[in-house]
Amino acid sequence: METQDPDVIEAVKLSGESTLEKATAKAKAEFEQLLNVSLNIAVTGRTGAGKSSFVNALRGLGDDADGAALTGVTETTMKATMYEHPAMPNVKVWDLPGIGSPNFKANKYLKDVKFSTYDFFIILSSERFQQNDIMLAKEIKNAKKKFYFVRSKIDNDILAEQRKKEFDEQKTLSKIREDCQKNLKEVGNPKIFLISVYDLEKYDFEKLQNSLEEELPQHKRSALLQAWPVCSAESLEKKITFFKRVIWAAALASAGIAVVPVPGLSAACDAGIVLLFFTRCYYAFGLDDGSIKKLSEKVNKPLQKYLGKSKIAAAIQNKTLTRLQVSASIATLATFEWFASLFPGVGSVAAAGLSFGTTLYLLREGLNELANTAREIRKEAGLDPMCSNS
Ligand SMILES: Nc1nc2c(ncn2[C@@H]2O[C@H](COP(=O)(O)OP(=O)(O)O)[C@@H](O)[C@H]2O)c(=O)[nH]1
Ligand SMILES: [Mg+2]
Repeated sequence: METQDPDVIEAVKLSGESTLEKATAKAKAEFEQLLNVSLNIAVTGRTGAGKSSFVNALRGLGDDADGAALTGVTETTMKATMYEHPAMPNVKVWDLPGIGSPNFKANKYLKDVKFSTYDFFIILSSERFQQNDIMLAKEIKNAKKKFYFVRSKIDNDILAEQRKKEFDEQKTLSKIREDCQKNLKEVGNPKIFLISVYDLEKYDFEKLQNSLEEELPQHKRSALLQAWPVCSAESLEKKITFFKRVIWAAALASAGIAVVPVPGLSAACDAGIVLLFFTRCYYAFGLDDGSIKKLSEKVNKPLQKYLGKSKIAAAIQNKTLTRLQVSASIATLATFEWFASLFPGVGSVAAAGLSFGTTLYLLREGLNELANTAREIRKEAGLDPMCSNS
């Protein structure tokens, strides 16, 4: 198909394909993968190590939030419990049974929890790693899976050390890391990530994300990047860049110029792609109720009101669009037309008649608005002292 539209020509170029047909097909495949590629994260360790708390942290939830894993309770089941990411049903975090029993058998445990389900394992310990942790790591390696050692509850260690006269945070952290490394010699020289679920901005939570990203297969990385909680200004910017990079795919996949007819895809459904894109951004940037509530509590400052400055964020927050979490196909044309009218200059349009340029404009503007809202909330929360003076 010939096209003169410079925006379309540009999107085709960005796709790396030679024709609009190929570019559109690639966009649909890319967008499909972006939304649906599965990621299964297993969290294991002894009872009381902080598994359930870590599961909640990964899902951006406080321990008392609706649907959060119960913490501070003794595990009674030998079964893994699955928790879906609030915005991404394709990302699942699994709270595995404790590995504390004296006659622990790593290979039986892995079989019982169906080890092949998981992309990787997080082995948590709130003290030195012990023989069970080591046996488990070895078995995971035998099963050709990856594991990451996380030393949890670092805030407790820091608090205890702070009482001492000669307190030096960096030294304390190095000492904990070395202690753990000594215990883990048998497993090679694994990296150890020091973490407190109460302060993901501090310590090694972001390093863990970076390591996982480096080692995951390419197609799984986007799921991790979207799902991982925002834990620094850089991690937010990384997400923003990621979504900016896939705008071409979202635009081509959703625009009414589809040249490859896909059965069952109507104009309304295409509009759903745009809405779904925004819903994904909203959660990935930590603008959802759960994340904002958690952040407000952490910095002891109400932050909800800043969401209202973004019409799009407010619209998503008002539950108008939450149904879209699950599937783009339930978006109605009416929802989209109303949504498009939030953008200055777009006004009331029929989704089916939306030009490619307007779709791109919607995606870019909407993404910028959500990104700026997220940046502003971080600033108001006082999380990035270096930038807050600018
Ligand atoms: N201070 C602190 N306490 C934590 C942290 N992670 C977990 N806990 C607490 O440790 C206890 C056991 O945590 P839980 O997640 O239930 O452990 P599980 O048995 O491994 O699932 C709970 O009281 C948690 O609140 C942390 O990073 N810092
Ligand atoms: Mg638990």
